[in-house]
Amino acid sequence: MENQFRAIIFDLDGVIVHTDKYHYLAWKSLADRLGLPFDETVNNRLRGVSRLESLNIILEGSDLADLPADEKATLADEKNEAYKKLLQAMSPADLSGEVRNTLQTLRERGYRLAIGSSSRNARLILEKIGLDGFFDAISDGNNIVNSKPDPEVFLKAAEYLAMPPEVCAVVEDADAGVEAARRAGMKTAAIGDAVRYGHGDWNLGTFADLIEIFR
Ligand code: B16
Ligand code: MG
Repeated sequence: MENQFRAIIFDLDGVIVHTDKYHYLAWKSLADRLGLPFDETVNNRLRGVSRLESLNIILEGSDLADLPADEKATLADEKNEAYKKLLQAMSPADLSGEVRNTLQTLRERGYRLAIGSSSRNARLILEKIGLDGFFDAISDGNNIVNSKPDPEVFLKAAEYLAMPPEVCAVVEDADAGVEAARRAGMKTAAIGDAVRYGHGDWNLGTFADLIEIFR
C-alpha cells in the first residue's frame, strides 16, 4: 500500500452485482399494478435509498402519497417478495470475473474489504453469488436507522473493521451513497450512475480501475 487507505467499503447493489435491474423490475410491476408512472429516471432516484423511502418516491404526487403507514408497509412487502423471487435465480455466475479478480487483487495487497449497503437482502445476495464469508465486515440495511445519504452505514462498516473513517475509501454507484461517504469523512470512487454527478473523488470507467487507484 502506497497511500493512506487501509480499507475499502463497497456498496453492493450496482457495484458488486447488478441487482439494480431486479429492483427496477420489482418496483415496475408494483407501479404498473397501482397505475403509477415508473421509468429509469425514477429508478435512478431509488439507488442507495431504503425500501420505504423508495416507495415514498414512487408514490409522491399521487393519490396514494398519504396512505397510512401499515398500508405502505404492505406495498413495500409486496415489492420485496417480487424482488426476492427474482434474486432466487442468481448464482455465482452473476459475479463478473472482473469484480472477482479485482477484489482478490485488493485483498492480496493487504486492504481490508467491507460491504456498506442499504439493503436488508445483502447477506442473501452475497450468499447467492458465492461471496458469503468473503468480506471482513458487512454493514447493511439491518444495522442502520438512517439510510444513505446519511453516513451511518459507512461509519458502522468502519467500526466493524475497527478502522478510523479517514483510512477507508468507498466505492458507490449512487449519488446518495457518494454523499453519505463524504459525510462519513471517506473518499469515494464513483462508478455507473454516480459518475455523471461528478461528486466522487475518483470516477471509475470500470471496476478494475480500482487496481490502479489502490496500489
Ligand atoms: P432492500 P445498495 C440499496 O442497495 C439499493 O440501491 C436500493 O435501490 C434499495 O432500495 C436499498 O438497497 C434497500 O434494499 O429492499 O433489499 O432492503 O445500493 O445500498 O447496496
Ligand atoms: Mg448501489
